Parts: sequence; structure tokens; C-alpha cells
Amino acid sequence: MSSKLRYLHHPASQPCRTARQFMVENDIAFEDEVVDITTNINETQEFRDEYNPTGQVPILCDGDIRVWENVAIGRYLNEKFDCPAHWFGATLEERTRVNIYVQWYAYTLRLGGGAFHWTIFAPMIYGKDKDFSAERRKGYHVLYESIGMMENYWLKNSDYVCGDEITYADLAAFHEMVSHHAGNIIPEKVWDKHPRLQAWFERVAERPASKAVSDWQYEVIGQILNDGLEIPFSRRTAVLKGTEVHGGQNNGIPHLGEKDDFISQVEA
Ligand SMILES: N[C@@H](CCC(=O)N[C@@H](CS)C(=O)NCC(=O)O)C(=O)O
Repeated sequence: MSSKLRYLHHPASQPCRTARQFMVENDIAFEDEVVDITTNINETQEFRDEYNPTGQVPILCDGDIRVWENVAIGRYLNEKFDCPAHWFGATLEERTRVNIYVQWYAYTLRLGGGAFHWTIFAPMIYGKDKDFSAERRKGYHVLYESIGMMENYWLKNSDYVCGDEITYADLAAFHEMVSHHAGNIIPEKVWDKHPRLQAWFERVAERPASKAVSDWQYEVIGQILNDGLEIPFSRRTAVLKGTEVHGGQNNGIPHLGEKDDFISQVEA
């Protein structure tokens, strides 16, 4: 008996939108289940035991199988549904480039989500009267280093981050940038310094599946924000935990002190 795939997610989550777009791109049918990560529902022992020990989304349920981590979800679906080879690479070389990208992004661009988180969500969680400038700086630092790599390495010689065809890596990168775009996190001046990144973002945004996934997100989140910016967060989120990164760790991000003027240089 075949059971329907269940997809546990939240629309504000970049990794959730990434795996979602992969399903939309490949016409994979699934049942949508929003997990309200603004409450502590996903931190209960029951949730962790049943779905994911980290309490995070996205989670794919295929019968008794539980898949978490968005890239693992993409790979699982790619194999299960024998999706077109370009998504994860047709040759060893192409597959390796996608592998390198998804490893790299998890420690860099993904953590740059801190710039969005500390600007948009943190005031709703902790109160608008608090000063998050130090945390925001950390987020911006990682974000700007990452978009520098996107511009000068990943997109230097190709239309997509891993070559001339779209891969899962583009979806992962795109949904990080969608949040920054939606939240006006990156100043125009900085976008203008990254013309390849800008052109790539527009290229990926043109895809019908990008529009479907992003419009849906804008609709849901936009509605909440228009209603007065009061997402009832009652807890820390993973992005917040993830941006607690310091120089000297194995992610290669330098101490802020060592490059204290980096953010102002990028924004100059
Ligand atoms: N490495 C994970 C990250 C997933 C993640 O950060 N999920 C966040 C939403 S963006 C979450 O579930 N936060 C709630 C929590 O940590 O309790 C992936 O790529 O799937």
C-alpha cells in the first residue's frame, strides 16, 4: 500500500521552502502540514521522538521513514522519484560540485540568515526595546562574506551556482536570498556591488515553481506582518542558535574583531 508523503514545515523557513520547491519542480505530490515553530510544539519530547530529535523543520514522512535536514530530503526524493539528473548532478564532477556547495552553504549563507532573523524576528520574540545590534552584526558579517563568495566564486563563470543548469544548490541559495529580499535586509548599494548574484536571483525567481513557493510565503508571512508585526514567538529558534558562531571554529568565519570594519567596507 502506498502512503502519501507528509511534509512538515513552516513558511518562514528557508530550508522548508527549499525542499518544498524541489517537490513542486518535480511534480511530487505531498500533504502539507504547517508546524507552528513560534510555539514550543516542536520542542516537546513527543515531537522529537516522533519526527526529529532536533525539533526542527522541514521533515518528510514517507510511511515510517522520517527524513530531516532539507538537503537530505532533496536527495531522498531525488532518488525515490528518479528526478532529472541535473538536480544533483549527472557526472561525478557535477555531483561533487553540488556536494561542496551544500556543505559550504550550511556553514555560511544559511547562518547569514541571522541578519534577517535579528532584524525581523528577534524584536518580536524578545521585545522591540532591546538592542540586537551586536547579533545583527554577526549575521551581516557572515551574510556579506557569503554573498561575496556567491559573486566571486560560485557564480563567476556560470548562470547557476554549480554550472549551466539549475541544481538543488540554487534552490537552497535562492530561498536564503528570498528572505533577505523580502525583509529588505541587503541595501540596494550592496546588491549593486553583486551584479552576478542579482542576475542569478532574478533568473531563479522567474521560475514558475519559485513564484509558487515564494508567493505563498509572501502571502502567509505578509499577512502576519501587515497585521501588525506580531508573530507570537515564545521561544528561541534554530537560526538564532545557529548564528551563535565565533571565529576560530571549524566554519572558518573570522573573529569580528579581526575584521571589524568589514561590514562598513561592503556597505560603503
Ligand atoms: N539544517 C536544517 C536547518 C533547519 C532549520 O533551521 N529549521 C528551523 C526553521 S528555519 C526550525 O525548525 N527552527 C525551530 C527550532 O529550532 O526549534 C535544514 O537545513 O533543514
